[in-house]
Amino acid sequence: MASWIWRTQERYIGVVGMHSSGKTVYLTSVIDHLMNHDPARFRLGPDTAAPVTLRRVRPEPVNAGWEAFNYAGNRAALATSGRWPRKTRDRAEFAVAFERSDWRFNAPLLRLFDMPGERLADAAMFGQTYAQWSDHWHRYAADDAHQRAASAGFLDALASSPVVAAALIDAYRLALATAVGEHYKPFVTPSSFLLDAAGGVAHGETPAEIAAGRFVGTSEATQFVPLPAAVRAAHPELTAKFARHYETYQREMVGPYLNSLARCHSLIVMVDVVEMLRSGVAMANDGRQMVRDLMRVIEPGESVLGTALRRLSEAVLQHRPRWVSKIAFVAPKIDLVHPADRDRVLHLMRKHVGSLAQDHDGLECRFFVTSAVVSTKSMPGGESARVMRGLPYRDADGAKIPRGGEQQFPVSTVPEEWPSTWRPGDYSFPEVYPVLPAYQGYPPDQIGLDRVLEFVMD
Ligand SMILES: Nc1nc2c(ncn2[C@@H]2O[C@H](COP(=O)(O)OP(=O)(O)O)[C@@H](O)[C@H]2O)c(=O)[nH]1
Ligand SMILES: [Mg+2]
Repeated sequence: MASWIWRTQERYIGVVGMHSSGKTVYLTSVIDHLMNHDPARFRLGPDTAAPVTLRRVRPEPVNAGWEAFNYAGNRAALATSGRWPRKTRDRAEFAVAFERSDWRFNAPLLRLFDMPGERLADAAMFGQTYAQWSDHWHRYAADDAHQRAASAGFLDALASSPVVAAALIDAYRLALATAVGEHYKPFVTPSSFLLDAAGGVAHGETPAEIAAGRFVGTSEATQFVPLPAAVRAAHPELTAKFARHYETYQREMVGPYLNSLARCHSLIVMVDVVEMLRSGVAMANDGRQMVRDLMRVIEPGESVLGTALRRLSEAVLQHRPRWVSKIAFVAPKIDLVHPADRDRVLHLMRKHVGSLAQDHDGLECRFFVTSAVVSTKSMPGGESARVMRGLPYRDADGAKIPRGGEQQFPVSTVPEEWPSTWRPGDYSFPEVYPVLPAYQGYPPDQIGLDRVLEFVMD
C-alpha cells in the first residue's frame, strides 16, 4: 500500500516596512487567521476551486538568536483591551506549521519575520564603501529639496574651514533631526540615529531635542557623517577615521539585517500610501528612495548582496544566501480609505514603486491593498462625500482620546494621480481604535491578507 510522504516546505517570509506602517498588526492578524482558520473568512487557494482547509496548525520554535513574535500579547491587546499592540522595535520571528487540504505532498512551515524598516535607510551601505555611501547621501541631498533644506547647517559646516569632526557630527545630527521632525522624512542613515541596537528610539519636539542623546554610529565614540569627495580629498585623516567607524557600523548593524533579508524567499513590503498622503511629499520621496535601495540590494543575479555577504565574516554569515524570488508590495490600513477610492490607492502604489519593481528577472512582484484589522465602515454619501464610521483615536487637535463610542467622520478623497506636491495635513485619514468581532475565537475582519499569504507562501 502506498503511503504519502509529507515533506516540510519551509518558507522564510520577511515583513519589511517603516515604523508604524502596520507590520506588527499585520502579522498578528495573519497568524490569528491561521491559528483559528475559517476558510470563509481567510480564503486560500485559487478563486475557482473549493476553499482550502487547514489541519494541524501549530506554532514551531523560532530560529536561534531571534526573539519570538508576541502573537498572544498582541492578540490580547486587540481582542481584550481594544488597543493596537504596543510598538515593537526589534526583529522578531513567528514560525507556524500546518497542512493544507490542497497540497498533497508538502506541508508548509512558515517563518514570518517582523523587520524594522528604519534599517532600510542603510541599504546604500550594503556592499558599498564609505566613499560610495557618502556620495549616495550627497546625491540624494542635492536632488531632494527637503533634504537639502534640512541639511543646510551641515552643508555649511562642510564648506567651512577648518572642518572639525565634532562640529560636523553635531550638524549632521541636527540635519537628520530636522528632516525627521519637520518633514517626517524616514531616510535617516545611519539608522542608529532613529533606532539603536538596543531598541532605543529618538523622540522630542524640536530638532535639538530629537538629536540629543542620539548617535550617528554604533556608539558615541564611533560616529561618522557622509563627507563629499572634495572634503575627503582634503582631509584624509578624518576620512580614514570616519571610514573605520562606518565599517564597524556596517559589520554590527547592517550585517545582521542583511543576513535576515538574505534568508527570505519572499518579502512583504509595506507601502503605506495612506501615511504618505497624510505626511506630505517629502515622506513619499524618501519611501521611494528606500524601495529603490532595497531593490538594488536584492536584485537577483546582480551580486550586490553576494558581494556584501562575501565580505562579511563567517560569524555574521551563518547560512548560504538564497535570493528573494517574490515581493508583495502591500498598501496597509486600506479600511481608513473610502471603498470608492481603494483602487486609486492600488494605482498610486503601483506608480510609487512600479518602474523599480519591473526590470528584475527571477523576481515576481505583485501589488495588494490590505487591511489587517478592518476597523471602519463606510457611510452612504454622494459622489463627493467620503464619510466613514469608527472609534476615533484622536480629537480635532490631534490629541489621543480614550476609546469611546462610534462616530462618523469625513475622510479625504484619494487623488487619481500623485499630486505634483502636497503638504503634511493636506489629506486626512483619521486614525481609529481597532474593532474585533465580539466572539472571542474570531480573528479580525481582514482585507487581502489571504491573497498576499497565498502569493508569498507558494
Ligand atoms: N485602521 C487600521 N489601522 C491600522 C491597521 N494596521 C495598523 N494600523 C495602525 O497603524 C499603527 C501601527 O501599526 P503597527 O503594526 O504597530 O506598525 P509597525 O510599527 O510597522 O509594526 C497601529 O497602531 C494602528 O493605528 C489596520 O488594518 N487598520
Ligand atoms: Mg511593530
